[in-house]
This record gives sequence, C-alpha cells and structure tokens, in this order.
Amino acid sequence: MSALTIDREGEIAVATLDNPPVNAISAEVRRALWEAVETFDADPEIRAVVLVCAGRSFIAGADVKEFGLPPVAPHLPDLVARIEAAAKPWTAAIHGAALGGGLEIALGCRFRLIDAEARVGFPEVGLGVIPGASGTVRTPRLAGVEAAVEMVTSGKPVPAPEALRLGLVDAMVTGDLRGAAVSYAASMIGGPLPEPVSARPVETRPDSYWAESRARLEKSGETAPLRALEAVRKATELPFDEAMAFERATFLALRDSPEAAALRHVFFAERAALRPAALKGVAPRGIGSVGVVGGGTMGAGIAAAFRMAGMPVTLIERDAGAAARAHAAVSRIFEGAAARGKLTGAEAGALSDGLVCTDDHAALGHVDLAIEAVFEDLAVKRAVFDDLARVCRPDAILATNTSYLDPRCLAEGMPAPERLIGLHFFSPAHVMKLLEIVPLPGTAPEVLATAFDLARRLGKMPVRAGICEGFIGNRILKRYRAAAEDLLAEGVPVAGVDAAMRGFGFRMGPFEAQDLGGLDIAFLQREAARAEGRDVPETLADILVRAGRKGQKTGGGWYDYPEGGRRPVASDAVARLLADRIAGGEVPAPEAIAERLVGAMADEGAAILSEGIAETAAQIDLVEIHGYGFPRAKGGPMHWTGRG
Ligand code: 3H9
Repeated sequence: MSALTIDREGEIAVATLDNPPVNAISAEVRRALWEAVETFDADPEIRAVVLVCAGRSFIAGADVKEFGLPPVAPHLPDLVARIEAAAKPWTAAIHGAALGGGLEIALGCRFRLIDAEARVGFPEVGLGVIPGASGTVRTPRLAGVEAAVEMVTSGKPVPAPEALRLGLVDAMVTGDLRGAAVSYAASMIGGPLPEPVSARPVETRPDSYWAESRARLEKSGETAPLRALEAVRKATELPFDEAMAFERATFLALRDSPEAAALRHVFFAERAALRPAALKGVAPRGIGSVGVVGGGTMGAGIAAAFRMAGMPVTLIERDAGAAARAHAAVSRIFEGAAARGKLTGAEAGALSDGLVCTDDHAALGHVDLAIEAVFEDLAVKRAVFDDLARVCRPDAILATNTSYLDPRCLAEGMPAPERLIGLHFFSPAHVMKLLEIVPLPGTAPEVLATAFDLARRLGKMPVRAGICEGFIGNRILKRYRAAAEDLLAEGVPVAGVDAAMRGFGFRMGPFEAQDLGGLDIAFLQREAARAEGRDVPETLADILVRAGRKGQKTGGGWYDYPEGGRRPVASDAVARLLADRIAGGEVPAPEAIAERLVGAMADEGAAILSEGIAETAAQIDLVEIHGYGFPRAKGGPMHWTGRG
C-alpha cells in the first residue's frame, strides 16, 4: 500500500501521507510525493493541493535509517524544488512536528498552516549534519537571517505561535486543521500567488555578525553547528542554486563523518532504551505518589525529580529537624531553577508545597512506590526495607537506590519479592539523565515495566543492569580510574591525563572529577571490602586519602586548590606522596592516552556484556553518555572502539 492516499474535495486534492510512526521521508515517500505532483499537475480538474499527515505528527524528517546508505533518487532537495515548481499550489497542514526534511517539504509548499500545538525545527545538528534540502537556504528568506541561524545551529524547534511570528507559516489553526487547510487552499484559487520562497530576496549581514556567531558556536566544540552557520552565510551571499549546492555538499560530507555515525547510533540507542523489546505488551502500573527515605543529597535529588514530574512526594528523615532540613534542601533546588528562569516563582512554590517531609514512616502508607536512599550500608538499608514492608501497602513497589551493595542481600527473605527492584539514580538526581534499573530475581515483569515507564515520565534514560558490584556504570568507572592511575605510575602527569580526556571531549578528566566529587567515598568502599577480608590492592588514591587529601573539600586531592579556590594546581605534595610508586617513562601523546583509557572502559564493557550484566553494547554507551559525561559525538566507548 502506498504511503500516500489521495482524496478530492472539489477542486482540491488532499494528499495524506501515512508512514508510521512519524512519517519519516523514505525513498518510497519521496517517490510517492513526486508522482503525486506530476499527477496533480496533469489533472485539469485539480486547482490546488493540501498535504496532510496521518498519525501523531507531520513529517519528522528524512528517514535516519537511510543515512548509512547511498542516496536514492528522487533526492529530497529535488523533491522540495518540484513541489515548489508545481503548477498547482501546495498547502502544507502541519500538526505535531515538522522537523528537518519535513519542514523543508513544507517550505517548498506555497502555503503553510500550522496547528496551534505543533512545532517546527531543524534538529539536524543533533545528528551531526545540517539541513540538506534547503533548510539553510530557504529559511533566511522567510524568517530572516537571525532566526534561521538560531534554528539551524541550535536544533531547537519553535512552537507554532513563534513560527507564525517569524513568517515561517501563514496561519495558525485551532481545531480542524485539514478542514481549515482545504478552505485556505480553496480561498487562494484564482488569486495571485505569493512568490516561491526560493525566489524571495534575502538580507546580507556584515563580516562582524558572522565572526561573532562563529565565536559563540565554537565554544561547543561541535562541527555541525559551525557548518550550518556557514551554509546560512552562503545563502545570504550566493545565488540560490549555488547556496543549495554548498548546503548539499556539506550535508553529504557530514552525513558520512564518524561524528554523524556516532550521533545516529546514540539516536537509535536512546529510542530503543525507552521501549525494551522484552517488555512489549507488559502494562506498567500507574504511579500516582512516591515516598523517599533519606533526605541527603541523593534522596533530595530523587524527591525533586519526582516533584518536577508532577508526582506528590513524601520524604522520610530520622527526626523532625532532619525532615525540615530535607524540605529546605529540596526547596532550594526549585528556587535555584526559578532563579535560572527555568520555573516561575509560583511553580517553584507549588513544587515545594507538594512535598511532605516527616519522620513518621506511617506517612508512606498510601504511596505507590517507595525508594530508599539512605547511607550505603547493608544493615541500615535492610532496616529501612523492613520498615517499608511493614508500613507500605502490600502492592506498593519498594525500590533501593544502592550503588554498590547487592540488592539480593538487601531483599533476602522479604515477603512479596515481586515488588522489589533497584532504581539507581545518579547524583544530582534531578539533573543526571541516567537511571540504572536493576531487577531482582523475583521482580515481576509489570514492576520492571513500571520502572521504565517512570523513567520516561521523569525524563530519564533507563538502562537495565544486571547485578554485580557497581552495576554497569560504576564498574566501568572503577576500571577507568584504575587505568588512569596506571598511566600516572608510568610517569604521565596528573594534568596530562586530565587534559587528554578533555581533549577527547569529556568536560573533566578523571582526576579533576574525583577532586570535585571527593576521593573518600570510593576509599571507604575499598576499606569496607578490605575489612571483609577481600583482596583490594592499595590504589594511589588511597595514599592521598590517608594523607588527608580528599579533594576540593579538603583544599587538595590530586591537585592543590590554593586559598580554597576551585582552580586545580599541580601538587608537589602529591608528587612526594606518590614518588616511590611512579616510574619515569616516555609520556604518550594525548590521543594515545585517551585511546588507552577509552579502551579500558570498552574492555570492562565487553566483560559486562559477556556476563549478561548489560543486554547490548549500545546500552553501555548510553550509561557512559548520560551518567559519566562521555562525549555524545563519539558515541560511547563501545561504539568508539568498534565494539558496538
Ligand atoms: C533530516 O531531515 C535531514 C534533511 O534536512 C536533509 C535530507 C537530505 N527517521 O522519538 P520517538 C522513529 S535529518 C527514522 O520515540 P516521539 C524512532 O526511531 C532528520 N526513524 O517518538 C522510533 O522508532 P521505534 C531530522 C525515526 O513521539 C519512532 O520513530 N529529524 C525518525 O517521542 C518514534 O520516535 C529528526 O531528527 C527519523 N527521522 O517523538 C527528528 N524520527 O518506534 C527525530 C523518529 O522503532 N525525531 N523515528 O523505536 C524526533 O525528534 C521524534 O521522533 C519526534 C517524535 C519528535 C518526531
């Protein structure tokens, strides 16, 4: 069945595109649209055309699945030009989203109507490319240079009212979009047509404008936004056809780049992560209210995350004073968001008001989900779990936020094991996207499905993790840190390792990151394991912590931080402390350092995969990107090393 159905409404042909799930433009869709233009042009009874889409959205863009394949005619820029040159004027009726190639098709139409709830945009830079079918060339002719630059370099979609204000669309519709588009198209029959967008004039801008825009974009370190800027500049300085040729060549070159391949890998991995195949058809439970036990940094962040997703939260602390402090800590998160303009003062107030902090466990009697986020100690956590089993409804889901403990030990002998699960948030929990979901042997499928559904509602990236020390993320972190210490032992300076990883694309290197978070947490874990009689070799970090160097909070860790500042300075004290563990040697190039450390991450990832702790290499990549700052444009350690 063709993706395009044709209906007639008097002299108007209504072409309905139906290519689920998001009407992406595949080769078949391009062919069908091309044939439709030819057919309508040849039909004397048709005087105008309306293009609408079935399903939840107008066209969401070119079919990203085809990006790895050779381009097949008719090519999208030619199709857009063919629609624009049609003898019968086309009207695009946009609902949901018109993105990338979808918006480009709309720009080829003579008229554009938009549903008031819809949005339009060019998200291509997020895939490491630029618009490739006239987005950079037609948009400045319609919406002006500044708006075009903002849209194609940021990738952010604009809502319907803004699209109308910018002149990207001709009218905004509330209600029956198809009917409105047919009436609109009919009303234009016989009248003078507006010039096609390609024939409209475009303003130029001085060199200084382009230099400033470039300087602003260079900070991100990404290639595609800079290339998108160049393409808009060409659109203002060259004739239409030459600007189109530049845009197309740039699009094709970027499409074949390793960066774009990595970003496509992440794009599909992220979408697959939200809907695990194993849970297809398993209905999640509705979660209307949440309890959190523990109001420290982690508990407060978790409570804030649930409040921001609109769920009422009850937080339990050990006494009334601690409960009041926890309430203040969570409220500060909302106030901070309001100060940064992310929330209004009233919204921040409402979020605080929906949080109850108390020392009375019985207050959790009504919640659908309770999460313990207390101190990382088996006995303490087990006592909390026992309390929860006592006070919560028998069907409430009970979750542990443990990062290192074995949740099976925590749950041992508890009644109703089907409702127990691990939900491992990352600090700060209201910011970090990663959520490791750790099913226990007895966890019911619908409890697991509920965890994935919750992740979606919280705007988190869920990854299912099997049980082992550190699950996926912290296990790889341990290996990464050990490999970084190996480099120090071979004579690479601390700052040399950090600079190499920043050069690779991390915001911070492994040592400065430890100084920020504190060296003592991992140290205490190693000490606890040693106390249990396990063989945990002395790390270089242990030597620093024993000397009182726990990171920025103690004025020094791997670096010195003079006068309580945050600027790291190479430390003579560290050099002295580690002197007899460090051999002199040839210092590898930064690229070789990064290759070695990312290789270590991937080696651990491969072990994790072979043990079934992670289901796919792509999920390991998501853990590193969303939990540990791995550069998205490199696709994650498994992808980058060719193992994913
Ligand atoms: C482009 O257009 C280049 C042109 O300028 C030039 C060309 C020459 N292709 O996100 P969802 C799939 S670049 C293929 O969960 P939502 C997705 O994988 C493109 N597949 O839905 C998933 O599949 P599955 C520029 C696509 O309702 C399913 O659709 N456009 C594409 O939360 C549902 O996706 C973009 O970058 C695609 N383009 O959000 C738009 N898009 O069910 C990217 C989606 O098998 N897309 N799929 O897992 C989006 O932003 C969101 O999908 C959208 C819907 C907002 C549309």
